[in-house]
Amino acid sequence: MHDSHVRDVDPAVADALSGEVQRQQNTLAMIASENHASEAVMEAQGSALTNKYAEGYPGSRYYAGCEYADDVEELAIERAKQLWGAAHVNVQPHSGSQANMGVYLAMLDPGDKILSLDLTHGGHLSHGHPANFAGQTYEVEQYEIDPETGYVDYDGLESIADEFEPDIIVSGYSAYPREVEWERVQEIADGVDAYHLADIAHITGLVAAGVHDSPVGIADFVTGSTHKTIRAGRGGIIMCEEEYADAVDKAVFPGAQGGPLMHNIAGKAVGFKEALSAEFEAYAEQTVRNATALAERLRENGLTLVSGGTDNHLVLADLRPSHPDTTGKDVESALESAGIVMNANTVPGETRSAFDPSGIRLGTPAITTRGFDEEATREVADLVVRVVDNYDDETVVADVGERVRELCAAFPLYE
Ligand code: DSN
Repeated sequence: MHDSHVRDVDPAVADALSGEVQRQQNTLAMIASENHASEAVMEAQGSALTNKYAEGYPGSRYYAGCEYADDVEELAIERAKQLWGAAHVNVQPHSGSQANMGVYLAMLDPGDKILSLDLTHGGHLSHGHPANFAGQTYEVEQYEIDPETGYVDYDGLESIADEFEPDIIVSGYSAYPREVEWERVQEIADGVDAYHLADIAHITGLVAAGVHDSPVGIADFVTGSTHKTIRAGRGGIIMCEEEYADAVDKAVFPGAQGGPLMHNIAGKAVGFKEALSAEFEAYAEQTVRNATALAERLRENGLTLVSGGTDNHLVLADLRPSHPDTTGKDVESALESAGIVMNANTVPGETRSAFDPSGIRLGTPAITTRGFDEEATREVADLVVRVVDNYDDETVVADVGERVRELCAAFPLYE
């Protein structure tokens, strides 16, 4: 990892960049949406394509000099089609939120109705939170997680859909540890003549590798981000049938965005190529096995998990039953001091604030990238619980931190 050109020009930023590499090397990234991209992906993202404007789409640009921009975008699209089996792919959204915006803009008018999962139950801002453009532009109703089971309340979703008559139903979530029943949501959407948008931002890599059921071919639209479980260049993606291709492309450009971030699209192309390999399939399988091991060990150690476990890359623990006086932020902050970086998270039926909620969310994509297996992940679970039990005991936190540093050294990044 060289930052010599930056150092020549700007030592302050160079310090921050090398500090970040060291931070990633010496801590365990367990924020479920984070991962470590390969050096090839980062090199593509840091390439001369950052200089190029390429409004339009391959073969039909508004500016000259786009032959190499066309090459990388065509490669990204072709590889995405192979990975997810979609008929049409747009790789230009700058992020997962922009991908959702593209679909809304393509299919909805302001004031139309979105039915989506409540943010505190595991949804996402761009699914219609009042503080987000989606909540401000469209009329939003929300469904919830069944408090008894921790699974999506599909019956509740169906009755809200019958009453609300949405124009689009959004499935796919940010803090949901279970397989999503895409067909069930599609049937509900069909029953009320609504579109169905499946947002697979968190599970793009798991779906690509076939370790989570795919909504492609079921939902009308599938959106995702390209840097979480898929480990490609940072950004978003939209997939749909040909009949919606034109509307989606026009909504992304010129509707929502100007020039595409061609350097990021190059990073997407490289990451997608990596994801087409057998190694990536093994990685995705291991990510899920590690999350399962993490869930089992956290539960054995007394934590209560929303839905009781996980089918995917993340676990969501509700601290209230086992640690009623401990908040998610208490744990987030103590674990950060010990070198385990995860996030406090709301849980279904949240009784605290979104800023200091009752839960913690942990994911295995990044630690799996650095080589953790189930045994190493079980040890991480033990370390997490030691800190949860003793978040205000500096000696315990320091002791755990020492072991975390040893584990980081045993599973190095960016050698
Ligand atoms: N910030 C992402 C997450 O952590 O789930 C979603 O955008």
